Amino acid sequence: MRFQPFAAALLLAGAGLAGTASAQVKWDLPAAYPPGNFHTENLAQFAADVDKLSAGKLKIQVHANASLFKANEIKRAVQGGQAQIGEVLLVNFENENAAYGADGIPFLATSYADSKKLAVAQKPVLDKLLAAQGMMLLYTVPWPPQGIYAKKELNSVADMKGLKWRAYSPATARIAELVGAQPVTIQAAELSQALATGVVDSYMSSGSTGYDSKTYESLKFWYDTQAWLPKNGVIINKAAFDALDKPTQDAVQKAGADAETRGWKVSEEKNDWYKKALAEKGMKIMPPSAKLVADMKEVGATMLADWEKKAGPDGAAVITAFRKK
Ligand code: PCA
Repeated sequence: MRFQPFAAALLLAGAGLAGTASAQVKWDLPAAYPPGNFHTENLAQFAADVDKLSAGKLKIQVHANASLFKANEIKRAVQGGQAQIGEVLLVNFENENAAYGADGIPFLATSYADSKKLAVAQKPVLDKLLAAQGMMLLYTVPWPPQGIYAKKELNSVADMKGLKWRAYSPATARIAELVGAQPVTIQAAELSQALATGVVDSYMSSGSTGYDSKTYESLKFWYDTQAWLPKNGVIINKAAFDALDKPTQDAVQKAGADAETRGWKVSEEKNDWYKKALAEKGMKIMPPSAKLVADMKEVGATMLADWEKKAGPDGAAVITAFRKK
């Protein structure tokens, strides 16, 4: 065979390109909330930080607003490796294991400080559950406190009978049952449409989601019950993480820790901003009546008792750790 310098040079150039391509890793990050939501903005900053800290070795693409997977499908996508990393609403998985639902129990942890304690108490159990499924928990960030959106005035739980209630989790569907409302599970990305078409006329969530979904165009009242602060969790497929070199793994961990600190701060700071914004859009943002609070606390007590029964020793460990302040 004749030596062909030109072909050899091409081969070498090709090998060089291939080397560059394999050194750079790309991850998809499905998320369920719109680009302007504070959680999604935090993810974008996280991705930019990973890019910088890994010197461009790991590129993470955020897919907002349930565009890649629906909210309740993201966990399985990360487990199966269809996505390497994803943001989930932990309480969505309460039926899989009660521990995921600890931060969705009404009136268990109602302030940011208590919510942080609950997050710390939950973490070892969540780490164990996710590890058993080949995943890891990178960080969590809470939504602002949950209140009640309604089309009409509510002065007691009796007034909630027959409401067409949007649920986002097993626990929010259970609330509907307990107050005599009709639950319909709808992910945040489809909430605007459900409100506009009258499929639902009430739900519990943060000022953040009321603002994102333009709830003020359909409903008039929001009762600031501050009932619980559910958390988003960013989870990673462990095999994808293990395939990174050590400096890149460190970059992910560092950017994740920063995102957690930043996210908790922004959530708390924006809570008041959202309430003001909703009021400016014409909503009545009000404290709940004493009767409504007392009634909702009864609902919460029933749900805590039910939860403790199904959560077993893992759940008991979470509550004990949380109460040991
Ligand atoms: N917003 C999300 C979950 C909790 C919240 O505040 C939602 O309504 O879907």
